[in-house]
Amino acid sequence: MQPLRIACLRDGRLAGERLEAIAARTEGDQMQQAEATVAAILAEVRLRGDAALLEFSERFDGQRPDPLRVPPECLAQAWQACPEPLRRALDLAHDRILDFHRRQIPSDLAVDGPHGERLGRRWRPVQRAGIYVPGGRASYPSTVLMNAIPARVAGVERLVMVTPPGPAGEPNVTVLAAAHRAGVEEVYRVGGAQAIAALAYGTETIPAVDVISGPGNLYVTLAKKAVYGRVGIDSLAGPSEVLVIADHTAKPAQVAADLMAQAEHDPLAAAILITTSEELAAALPAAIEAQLEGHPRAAITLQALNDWGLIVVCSDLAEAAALSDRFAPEHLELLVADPEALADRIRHAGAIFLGPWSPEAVGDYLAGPNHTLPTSGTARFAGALSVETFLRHTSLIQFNRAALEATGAAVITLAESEGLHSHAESVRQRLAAD
Ligand code: HSO
Ligand code: ZN
Repeated sequence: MQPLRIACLRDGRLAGERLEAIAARTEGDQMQQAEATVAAILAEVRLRGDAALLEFSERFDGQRPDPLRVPPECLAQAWQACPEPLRRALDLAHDRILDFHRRQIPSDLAVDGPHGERLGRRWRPVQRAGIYVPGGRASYPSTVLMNAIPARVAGVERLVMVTPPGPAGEPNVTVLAAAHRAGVEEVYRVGGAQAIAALAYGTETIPAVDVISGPGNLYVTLAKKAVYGRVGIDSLAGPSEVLVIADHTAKPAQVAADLMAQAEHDPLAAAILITTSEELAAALPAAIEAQLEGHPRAAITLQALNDWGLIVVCSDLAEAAALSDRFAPEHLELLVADPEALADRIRHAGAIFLGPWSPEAVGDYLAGPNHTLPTSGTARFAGALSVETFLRHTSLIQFNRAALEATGAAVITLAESEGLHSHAESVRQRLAAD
């Protein structure tokens, strides 16, 4: 195996530049090629429905998943087949995520205007939602919970899940068990861009949905981007990231484990330490090497750390916070003496983990907040997947005569200034009526 070569920078300007390069690591040239492939897949599925789905599955997954739908009884069987400790852990995660997301349900707005008019905003669920769950290395039951629970809390009428068939033709059994636990009844064995196309356009078997959520590889993400507008999407997820800000109070072994917990996801994952402690920076490589020994995912972890890992030594926590904001990390851990004070100074992060007892893994599985978070710097304008992902709001406007009399002249003036005669007339007609 290659040696650990994690970069270490002490110059703030160079560190800032490197952080921006890491955030942009997937904006490469293969993108255009992949976009063309995805566009072709979307067009075929739109045109030929299930037949195209089966062909693409055969080509990309080596499976012809016919029938596409997983028999509903298989979901309950998958749950029964789970070892008891796994079932209990899924139960705990389910209940905690459910509790946190129930508290997110937004309130409707009802406002009485100055002339007795009534204004409002009401929230309603989307009718149909589709959840994408990746296969292979990133087939996570936790992702099922993190997507299905908010959709159910929102009150989505029809919830469908798509996930690629595994090597034996069936999806990951724990993914199916988690689907059962989260109340998903409709699961289709199809993945990739073709699955996103099915959810966006509908096929003979798979219904078109209003919103698609869930992470996926580059092709899935580009497909979500391409169908956005026809359907809503949660976000465009890139490879995962963690940024740890640590001072002298942090333990090297814990920092190493936390960085590696991100790196083990994906060779493209980014794991960054920004520290005020020279001792910690010096101790970290050995701490990582010790934990790489016998690690079942050592190759992925090492690749990610060598390509996209970084240690930055800086002079104070103000500089650390400024560098972190430049990266806008998906996950930010604050392993410092006063994490609350530092959290107050952070502007952009998907989720902040405060203090030594909050490793990112608790958030990944069961703390309660969603683990689907903005990556690649998108925390500057986006937040976690939430109940609102599956809701939309409608404005309500109810004027009365007094309100129209009080404001109508202004509406007429504005309409005429825009040259819109009938707009003005629609108010004049009413004001002239008895
Ligand atoms: N850290 C991942 C989520 C995850 N971790 C799933 C374990 N399972 C991306 O936020
Ligand atoms: Zn994780």
